[in-house]
Amino acid sequence: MEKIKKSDALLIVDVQNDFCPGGTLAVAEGDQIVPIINNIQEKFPLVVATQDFHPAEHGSFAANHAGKKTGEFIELAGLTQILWPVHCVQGSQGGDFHPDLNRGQRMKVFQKGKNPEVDSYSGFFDNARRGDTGLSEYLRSQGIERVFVCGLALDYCVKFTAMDAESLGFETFVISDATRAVNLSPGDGSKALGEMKQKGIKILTSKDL
Ligand code: VGL
Ligand code: ZN
Repeated sequence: MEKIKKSDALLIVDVQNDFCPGGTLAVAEGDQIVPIINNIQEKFPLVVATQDFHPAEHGSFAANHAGKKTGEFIELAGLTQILWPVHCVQGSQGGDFHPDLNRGQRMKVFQKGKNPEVDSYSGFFDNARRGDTGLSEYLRSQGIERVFVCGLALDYCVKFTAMDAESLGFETFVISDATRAVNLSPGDGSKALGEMKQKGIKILTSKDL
C-alpha cells in the first residue's frame, strides 16, 4: 500500500476520444481505464490532466507528408519521428476528453503538441526539449513531490511523462491498471514498464492506493 500524502499529484495523460476504441489512434481497451481513474481521483489532493492538442497541419501526421504512411519514419525537429494517423486535432471531438472522465473544478489541463514542427509525447516538454508546458513549475508551486501517472498511451505519452517527471526530481509512480499501450510492436507496453523501472520509476496498481 502507498499512503497518499498532501504532496502527491495524480497526472492523467491524454484520456481523449481518439486514443479510445472508435478513435483514429485507438488504444485497445483505452476506455476501460476511465472508471479506474475516476475512482482514484478523490484520493489525491491535486489532479492534473494533459491533452494532446495538435493543429491540423501537425508534422507527426502521415497525411501531411506526400507518399508517407502511418508507421513510417521521417525527420522532424532533427529527431526521428514515427508518423501517426491524424489525431487529437484542436477543436475536434477526437481531441476531447473521454466523456465519462470525471473532471473536477480543481483539474488543470496542460496542452501539448501545439507546435506543428515538433511532436510532444511528454506532458512536460516537447520531444526536442525546447518547449516547456509549465507543468513542472505548476507542480512545484503546489508543493508536489510525488507524481502518480496514468492514462494513454503507456508506451508513448505515459512513458515520456513519467521519465521526465523522474528526471525533474519528482518521485514517480505509474499506475499499471490505469494505463494501456498502443503496442505498435507487440510487447512495447511491457518494454516501456521495464525501461521505467530501470530509471527508478515505481509501478503499482490502483488497489495499492
Ligand atoms: C500519443 C502518439 C501520438 C499518446 C500522442 O498520447 O501516447 N501517442 N500522440
Ligand atoms: Zn499526438
